[in-house]
Amino acid sequence: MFLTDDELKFIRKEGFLVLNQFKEVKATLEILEAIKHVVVNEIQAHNTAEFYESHGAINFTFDNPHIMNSVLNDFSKEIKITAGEIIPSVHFHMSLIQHNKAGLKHSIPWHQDISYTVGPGNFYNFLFYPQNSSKKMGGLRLVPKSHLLGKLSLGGSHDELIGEIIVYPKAGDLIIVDGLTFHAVPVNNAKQDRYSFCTRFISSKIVGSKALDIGHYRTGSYDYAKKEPVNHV
Ligand SMILES: O=C(O)CCC(=O)C(=O)O
Repeated sequence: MFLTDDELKFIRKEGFLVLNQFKEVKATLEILEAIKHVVVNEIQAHNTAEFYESHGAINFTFDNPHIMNSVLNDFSKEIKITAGEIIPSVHFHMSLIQHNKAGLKHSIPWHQDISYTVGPGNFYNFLFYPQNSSKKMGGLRLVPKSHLLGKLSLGGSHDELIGEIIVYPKAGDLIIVDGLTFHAVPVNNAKQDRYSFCTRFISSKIVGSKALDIGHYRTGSYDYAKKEPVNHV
Protein backbone atom coordinates (compact mmCIF):
# COMPACT_ATOMS: atom_id res chain seq x y z
CA MET A 1 0.00 0.00 0.00
CA PHE A 2 1.50 3.30 -1.04
CA LEU A 3 0.13 6.45 0.52
CA THR A 4 -0.42 9.50 -1.67
CA ASP A 5 1.14 12.88 -0.87
CA ASP A 6 -2.32 14.14 0.09
CA GLU A 7 -2.79 11.25 2.54
CA LEU A 8 0.61 11.89 4.09
CA LYS A 9 -0.18 15.59 4.45
CA PHE A 10 -3.59 14.74 5.94
CA ILE A 11 -2.23 12.46 8.67
CA ARG A 12 0.43 14.98 9.72
CA LYS A 13 -2.11 17.81 9.84
CA GLU A 14 -5.17 15.99 11.23
CA GLY A 15 -3.49 13.29 13.37
CA PHE A 16 -5.41 10.42 11.77
CA LEU A 17 -6.15 8.81 8.41
CA VAL A 18 -8.85 6.34 7.38
CA LEU A 19 -7.88 3.79 4.72
CA ASN A 20 -11.06 2.06 3.58
CA GLN A 21 -10.81 -1.56 2.46
CA PHE A 22 -7.16 -1.92 3.42
CA LYS A 23 -7.81 -5.66 3.27
CA GLU A 24 -10.12 -7.73 1.06
CA VAL A 25 -12.98 -9.77 2.52
CA LYS A 26 -11.10 -13.10 2.58
CA ALA A 27 -8.01 -11.73 4.30
CA THR A 28 -10.18 -9.74 6.73
CA LEU A 29 -12.06 -12.89 7.73
CA GLU A 30 -8.77 -14.69 8.24
CA ILE A 31 -7.60 -11.90 10.57
CA LEU A 32 -10.93 -11.98 12.45
CA GLU A 33 -10.55 -15.74 12.99
CA ALA A 34 -6.96 -15.24 14.17
CA ILE A 35 -8.09 -12.59 16.66
CA LYS A 36 -10.86 -14.83 17.99
CA HIS A 37 -8.39 -17.71 18.29
CA VAL A 38 -6.05 -15.61 20.46
CA VAL A 39 -8.89 -14.21 22.55
CA VAL A 40 -10.40 -17.64 23.24
CA ASN A 41 -7.14 -19.41 23.96
CA GLU A 42 -5.03 -16.81 25.68
CA ILE A 43 -6.71 -14.71 28.34
CA GLN A 44 -4.16 -12.01 28.99
CA ALA A 45 -5.60 -8.73 30.22
CA HIS A 46 -2.73 -6.28 30.37
CA ASN A 47 -3.75 -3.86 33.10
CA THR A 48 -4.63 -4.16 36.75
CA ALA A 49 -8.10 -3.92 38.25
CA GLU A 50 -7.11 -0.53 39.76
CA PHE A 51 -6.27 0.77 36.29
CA TYR A 52 -9.66 -0.14 34.93
CA GLU A 53 -11.42 1.36 37.90
CA SER A 54 -9.58 4.68 37.97
CA HIS A 55 -9.75 5.38 34.22
CA GLY A 56 -13.20 4.01 33.40
CA ALA A 57 -11.52 1.60 31.00
CA ILE A 58 -13.43 -1.59 30.88
CA ASN A 59 -12.44 -3.94 28.11
CA PHE A 60 -9.99 -6.79 27.52
CA THR A 61 -6.55 -5.97 26.10
CA PHE A 62 -4.10 -8.53 24.70
CA ASP A 63 -0.45 -7.51 24.39
CA ASN A 64 1.62 -8.68 21.44
CA PRO A 65 -0.74 -11.36 20.08
CA HIS A 66 1.36 -11.45 16.87
CA ILE A 67 3.94 -13.51 18.80
CA MET A 68 1.55 -16.43 19.13
CA ASN A 69 -0.27 -16.19 15.82
CA SER A 70 1.29 -16.32 12.35
CA VAL A 71 -1.62 -14.57 10.58
CA LEU A 72 -1.32 -11.59 12.92
CA ASN A 73 2.47 -11.70 12.69
CA ASP A 74 2.39 -11.56 8.88
CA PHE A 75 -0.15 -8.76 8.97
CA SER A 76 1.96 -6.66 11.36
CA LYS A 77 4.96 -7.13 9.06
CA GLU A 78 2.90 -6.06 6.07
CA ILE A 79 1.77 -2.91 7.86
CA LYS A 80 5.39 -1.97 8.47
CA ILE A 81 5.62 -1.09 4.77
CA THR A 82 2.83 1.49 5.14
CA ALA A 83 4.29 2.68 8.46
CA GLY A 84 7.64 3.28 6.78
CA GLU A 85 6.00 5.78 4.45
CA ILE A 86 4.86 7.86 7.42
CA ILE A 87 7.84 7.42 9.76
CA PRO A 88 11.17 7.64 7.91
CA SER A 89 13.17 5.67 10.53
CA VAL A 90 10.43 3.20 11.42
CA HIS A 91 10.63 0.65 14.26
CA PHE A 92 8.06 -1.93 15.30
CA HIS A 93 6.85 -1.28 18.86
CA MET A 94 4.06 -3.73 19.73
CA SER A 95 0.73 -5.21 18.72
CA LEU A 96 -2.53 -5.22 20.63
CA ILE A 97 -6.00 -6.70 20.45
CA GLN A 98 -8.76 -4.62 22.01
CA HIS A 99 -11.76 -6.81 22.83
CA ASN A 100 -14.96 -5.02 23.83
CA LYS A 101 -17.09 -7.94 24.81
CA ALA A 102 -20.85 -7.88 24.28
CA GLY A 103 -23.07 -7.66 27.35
CA LEU A 104 -20.36 -6.22 29.64
CA LYS A 105 -20.68 -2.52 28.65
CA HIS A 106 -17.04 -2.52 27.52
CA SER A 107 -15.62 0.80 26.34
CA ILE A 108 -12.27 2.63 26.11
CA PRO A 109 -11.95 6.10 27.70
CA TRP A 110 -10.37 9.17 26.07
CA HIS A 111 -6.62 8.72 26.07
CA GLN A 112 -3.26 9.39 24.45
CA ASP A 113 -1.14 6.27 23.95
CA ILE A 114 2.17 7.78 25.04
CA SER A 115 3.58 10.75 26.90
CA TYR A 116 2.82 14.07 25.17
CA THR A 117 6.51 14.98 25.69
CA VAL A 118 7.58 12.98 22.59
CA GLY A 119 5.71 15.37 20.27
CA PRO A 120 3.57 14.41 17.26
CA GLY A 121 4.77 12.21 14.41
CA ASN A 122 6.84 9.75 16.45
CA PHE A 123 4.30 7.06 17.32
CA TYR A 124 1.45 5.71 15.20
CA ASN A 125 -1.34 3.26 15.91
CA PHE A 126 -2.44 1.21 12.92
CA LEU A 127 -5.93 0.13 13.94
CA PHE A 128 -7.38 -2.64 11.84
CA TYR A 129 -11.11 -3.41 12.04
CA PRO A 130 -12.18 -6.96 11.11
CA GLN A 131 -15.94 -6.26 11.40
CA ASN A 132 -18.43 -3.58 10.45
CA SER A 133 -18.91 -1.28 13.43
CA SER A 134 -22.19 0.44 14.20
CA LYS A 135 -23.62 3.04 16.55
CA LYS A 136 -24.62 0.20 18.88
CA MET A 137 -21.25 -1.54 18.82
CA GLY A 138 -19.30 1.72 18.98
CA GLY A 139 -17.15 3.53 16.44
CA LEU A 140 -13.87 5.33 17.05
CA ARG A 141 -14.15 8.78 18.64
CA LEU A 142 -11.28 11.11 17.92
CA VAL A 143 -10.42 14.80 17.96
CA PRO A 144 -8.76 15.89 14.70
CA LYS A 145 -5.56 17.93 15.18
CA SER A 146 -5.43 17.11 18.92
CA HIS A 147 -1.98 15.53 18.43
CA LEU A 148 -0.77 19.14 18.32
CA LEU A 149 -2.44 20.20 21.57
CA GLY A 150 -0.08 18.75 24.19
CA LYS A 151 -1.51 16.78 27.08
CA LEU A 152 -5.14 15.65 27.25
CA SER A 153 -7.05 17.75 29.80
CA LEU A 154 -8.50 16.24 32.97
CA GLY A 155 -12.25 15.59 33.08
CA GLY A 156 -14.85 12.92 32.47
CA SER A 157 -13.52 9.76 30.79
CA HIS A 158 -16.29 9.69 28.18
CA ASP A 159 -17.37 13.36 28.08
CA GLU A 160 -17.92 15.05 24.75
CA LEU A 161 -14.76 16.91 23.65
CA ILE A 162 -14.77 20.07 21.52
CA GLY A 163 -14.19 19.20 17.86
CA GLU A 164 -14.61 15.46 18.28
CA ILE A 165 -15.77 13.27 15.42
CA ILE A 166 -16.79 9.63 15.34
CA VAL A 167 -15.76 7.20 12.63
CA TYR A 168 -17.61 3.94 12.03
CA PRO A 169 -15.06 1.59 10.47
CA LYS A 170 -16.18 -1.16 8.13
CA ALA A 171 -14.64 -4.64 7.96
CA GLY A 172 -11.21 -4.38 6.33
CA ASP A 173 -10.61 -0.70 7.15
CA LEU A 174 -7.40 0.58 8.69
CA ILE A 175 -7.38 3.76 10.73
CA ILE A 176 -3.98 5.27 11.40
CA VAL A 177 -3.87 7.44 14.51
CA ASP A 178 -0.99 9.49 15.89
CA GLY A 179 -0.47 8.20 19.44
CA LEU A 180 -1.05 11.73 20.76
CA THR A 181 -4.43 12.20 19.04
CA PHE A 182 -7.19 12.05 21.67
CA HIS A 183 -9.24 8.90 20.98
CA ALA A 184 -11.86 6.74 22.70
CA VAL A 185 -14.39 3.99 22.03
CA PRO A 186 -18.02 4.20 23.27
CA VAL A 187 -19.78 1.41 25.11
CA ASN A 188 -20.46 -1.75 23.10
CA ASN A 189 -24.22 -2.10 23.36
CA ALA A 190 -24.44 -4.60 20.49
CA LYS A 191 -25.04 -8.33 20.85
CA GLN A 192 -21.75 -8.95 19.02
CA ASP A 193 -18.22 -8.64 20.49
CA ARG A 194 -16.15 -5.75 19.08
CA TYR A 195 -12.49 -6.29 18.12
CA SER A 196 -9.67 -4.14 16.84
CA PHE A 197 -6.14 -5.27 16.02
CA CYS A 198 -3.54 -2.58 16.46
CA THR A 199 0.08 -2.55 15.35
CA ARG A 200 2.19 0.28 16.73
CA PHE A 201 5.25 1.76 15.06
CA ILE A 202 7.63 4.40 16.39
CA SER A 203 10.47 6.57 15.13
CA SER A 204 14.07 5.72 16.01
CA LYS A 205 14.10 8.90 18.13
CA ILE A 206 11.93 7.29 20.83
CA VAL A 207 13.13 3.68 20.80
CA GLY A 208 13.70 2.65 24.44
CA SER A 209 12.18 5.90 25.73
CA LYS A 210 10.35 5.94 29.07
CA ALA A 211 7.68 8.05 27.33
CA LEU A 212 6.43 4.83 25.70
CA ASP A 213 5.33 3.51 29.11
CA ILE A 214 3.11 6.50 29.86
CA GLY A 215 -0.53 6.90 28.83
CA HIS A 216 -2.62 10.02 29.48
CA TYR A 217 -6.24 9.69 30.56
CA ARG A 218 -8.75 12.35 31.60
CA THR A 219 -8.46 10.95 35.11
CA GLY A 220 -4.65 11.20 35.19
CA SER A 221 -1.52 9.63 33.69
CA TYR A 222 -0.53 6.00 34.04
CA ASP A 223 2.75 4.09 33.89
CA TYR A 224 2.00 0.80 32.10
CA ALA A 225 5.41 -0.65 32.97
CA LYS A 226 5.14 -0.01 36.69
CA LYS A 227 1.36 -0.47 36.62
CA GLU A 228 0.76 2.62 38.72
CA PRO A 229 -0.42 6.23 38.34
CA VAL A 230 2.13 8.98 37.67
CA ASN A 231 1.61 12.44 39.02
CA HIS A 232 4.58 14.35 37.64
CA VAL A 233 3.81 14.14 33.88
O1 LIG B 1 -10.45 -0.35 19.45
C1 LIG B 1 -10.40 0.77 18.99
O2 LIG B 1 -11.18 1.19 18.10
C2 LIG B 1 -9.37 1.76 19.51
C3 LIG B 1 -8.25 1.13 20.25
C4 LIG B 1 -7.41 2.10 21.00
O3 LIG B 1 -7.86 3.11 21.46
C5 LIG B 1 -5.99 1.82 21.21
O4 LIG B 1 -5.53 0.69 20.93
O5 LIG B 1 -5.26 2.72 21.68
